[in-house]
Amino acid sequence: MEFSQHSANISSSLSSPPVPFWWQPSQHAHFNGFWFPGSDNLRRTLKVVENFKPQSRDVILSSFPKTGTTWLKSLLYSITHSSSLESLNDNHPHLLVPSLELLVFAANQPDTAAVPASPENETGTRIFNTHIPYQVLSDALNSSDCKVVYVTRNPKDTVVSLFHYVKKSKKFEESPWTMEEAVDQFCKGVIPYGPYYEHVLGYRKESLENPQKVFFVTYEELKEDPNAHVKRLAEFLGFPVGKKVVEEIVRRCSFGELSNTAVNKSADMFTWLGLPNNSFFRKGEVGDYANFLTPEMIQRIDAITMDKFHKAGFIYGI
Ligand code: PAP
Repeated sequence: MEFSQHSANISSSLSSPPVPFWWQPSQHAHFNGFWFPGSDNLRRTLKVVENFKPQSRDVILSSFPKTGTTWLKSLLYSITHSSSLESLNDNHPHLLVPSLELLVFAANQPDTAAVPASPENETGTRIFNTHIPYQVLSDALNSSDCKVVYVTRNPKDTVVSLFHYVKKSKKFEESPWTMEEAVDQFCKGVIPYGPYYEHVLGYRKESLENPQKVFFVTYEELKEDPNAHVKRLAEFLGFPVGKKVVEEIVRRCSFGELSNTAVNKSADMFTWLGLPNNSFFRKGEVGDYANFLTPEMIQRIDAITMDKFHKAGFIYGI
């Protein structure tokens, strides 16, 4: 899509009436079938789409929010920077692997800037993450031989995790969000980077058609057999590792280890996010939704999962 077309689309999407977003009366921007958390975010997203030129050694971690981003950041960093595993002791994973739309192409950067905040390893590999859907970012991702890793998580745990994450925000006290509202917005797809289902299916389709390019993994698979998946992931990225190293990476990136370092336990805030470091670590379990969702909520989400995933041949999420 040409820039002028993007500009026209963003202008028309920003001039639509504001849609209440989470707890805040800000404007929820709609673009190419997806919802972005505010017009600034959409502007930065379009900067990424227009200007990001991945290098062939780059790794792009893509995900829908709350599906395992922080975990995968740590794993990818460890696999590609195994000689500096101790970086995880002092650095939050979100700083080791910067977000394209939140950090690298931040609002104060000129339009053409692509600041590689990601530390390169000795072979020149950089890692970035993004929540931008494949349907919006495909041209940039396919403009080089960079690798894409996509992680997803079952929809019920995803919405529960999102709800708790939002609760950590100061704005939550001013105007609380109920689980009913969270589930309703999730089901309607009016959620940051939503709809969730289309987000997942976009990357999944590409991973099936182009498995050398896109590695697709679920949070649940990783939980069940982390060693096997980390080994596969390392091979996919071209950094094959032996059994001992795999075990060490899995241990170092486990929820127990990561959530216990001082930097990750800290209530300090990333200036670019306004949420405490520790808000990325809550329980890290599969199936926690059962403690928070009513049978009606479960039924509603499962019906959509059946319709969107199962009908498309992706038997997952229920
Ligand atoms: P983000 O998209 O905002 O970066 P993301 O990291 O995808 O968030 O999701 C956070 C979830 O991953 C939290 O899940 P929970 O609310 O159900 O607990 C968080 O606890 C979990 N998480 C973080 N690190 C790990 C890890 N090392 N292993 C497993 N789960 C993790």
